[in-house]
Amino acid sequence: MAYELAPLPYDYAALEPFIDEATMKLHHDKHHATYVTNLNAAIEKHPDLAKHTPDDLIKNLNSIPEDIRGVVRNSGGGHVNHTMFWAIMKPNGGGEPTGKIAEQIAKDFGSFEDFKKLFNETTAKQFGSGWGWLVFDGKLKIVTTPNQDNPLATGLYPILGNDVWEHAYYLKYNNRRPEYLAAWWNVVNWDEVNKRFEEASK
Ligand code: MN3
Repeated sequence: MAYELAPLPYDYAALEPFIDEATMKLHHDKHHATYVTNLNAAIEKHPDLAKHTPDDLIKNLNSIPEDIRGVVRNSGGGHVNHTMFWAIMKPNGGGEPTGKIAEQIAKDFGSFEDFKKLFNETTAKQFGSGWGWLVFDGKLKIVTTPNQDNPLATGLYPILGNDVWEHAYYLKYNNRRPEYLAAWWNVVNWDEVNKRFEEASK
């Protein structure tokens, strides 16, 4: 197998009450696992691609053979997105941002509250399945993508992202996506977000 599903870095119930155990189990063990399975099946048709990291596949979609490009985009994207997603959350996370990202948020959005409000509003409006992202392009910007598309495909390294596919919140929040978006900030791992900001600033 070219690519592997890493175990969740904390217990399935660790993000309660903000993200419930049943959602985490399904999300990691079924949804993320399926992206990895489907990506591996595609790569078997072009084994030379297995030397690339999942991030590199997504950065260079145009050079992926056409017969598997769609699968790499969707399932490879799903693998990259969820690998980031588990890492930027942690039990007892949240609170005010720390470090360099805190300074940059204040600079580009005025305050953490203003940033959160804009991120939640923008991401709530993503029609159907997709993601809301924070990227750095000389300044911080909030963008959304449909499906499992990742900003890496357009040359931007995502600093953080939230999954607004219904599988991410429907069991607990039903159709109330804004409620999920508001609660999610309680589990953000700002140390990891700072590492990603450093990478994005390079
Ligand atoms: Mn998901």
